Amino acid sequence: MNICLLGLSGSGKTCYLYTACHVLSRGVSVKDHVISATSRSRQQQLRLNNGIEQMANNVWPQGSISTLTYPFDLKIDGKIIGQFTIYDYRGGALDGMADDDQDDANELFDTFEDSSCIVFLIDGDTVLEGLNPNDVATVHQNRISPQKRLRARNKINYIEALLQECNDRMNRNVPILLSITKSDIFTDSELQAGYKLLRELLPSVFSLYNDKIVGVSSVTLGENLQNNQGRLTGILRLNTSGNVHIPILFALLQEIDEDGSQFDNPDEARRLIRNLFTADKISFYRGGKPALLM
Ligand SMILES: Nc1nc2c(ncn2[C@@H]2O[C@H](COP(=O)(O)OP(=O)(O)OP(=O)(O)O)[C@@H](O)[C@H]2O)c(=O)[nH]1
Ligand SMILES: [Mg+2]
Repeated sequence: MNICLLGLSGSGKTCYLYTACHVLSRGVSVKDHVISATSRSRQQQLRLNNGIEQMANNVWPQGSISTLTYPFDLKIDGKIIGQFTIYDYRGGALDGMADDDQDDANELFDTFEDSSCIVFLIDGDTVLEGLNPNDVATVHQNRISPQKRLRARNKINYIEALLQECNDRMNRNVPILLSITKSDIFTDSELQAGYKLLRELLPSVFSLYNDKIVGVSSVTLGENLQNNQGRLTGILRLNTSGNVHIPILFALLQEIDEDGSQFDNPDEARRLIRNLFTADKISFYRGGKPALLM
């Protein structure tokens, strides 16, 4: 199965993948069991290792220029129970106006046709810039301007069009996870205002008529992270404290719910993953209203 992980250019896909894959390869403990995901390709494992080591050496990855495919085994207590594949591509394919971008976007949508959900990584910098001035903390006031706000809001609103196109290709409505990246740049109240902004700018996702589950979460790779001309400063956290495991596990849970026969022991996997979805990590909506995951 292919995990449909979407995100515009600079939203943090590549860094997210390096970190999440590292954390998941070590495994996440839940209810006396360990869920893990390990690379099924030796070459790609070297690439992922290299990526996270480079970040630990204070160098952010370069913007992606092509698509890389990462196949994984999903394991419970070290036993393989299923397989999945994640793609890392240049986000510019989704928000560029050139013909090449259209071709690349079409190819991506084809790849994700059979996916059972859409995980959208929404750039935290964009969400912060899109906030109402009243919702922005004093320390961030200097980075906000009406022009930037307009641009940021347009960028978030444009995600509706992408979700629509992706859904059309899939020929069905699928659950969606919206995950705000770079959550370390927000104060608590800014992040809450950010979630509210998503509900305002993505009306069809939160529509009364959308009967599919919508998950909302945020991820960060550490604390006080900054990019000074490619140099990483701040503290990188290679554990689950920044929620890096949540988006991939959300996608796996939807896949298990849609077609559990691809997995060994799907009930156990479902039970363990659901246990990790606590209210402080992810919230759910259905028909625009807060919902519980049954
Ligand atoms: N503060 C903070 N910044 C982050 C975090 N994750 C990523 N960034 C910043 O976001 C930049 C872009 O991240 P990438 O992973 O390269 O973005 P991408 O989505 O792969 O971009 P494309 O390859 O162009 O599609 C990084 O260089 C960092 O400056 C985070 O958790 N916190
Ligand atoms: Mg990238």
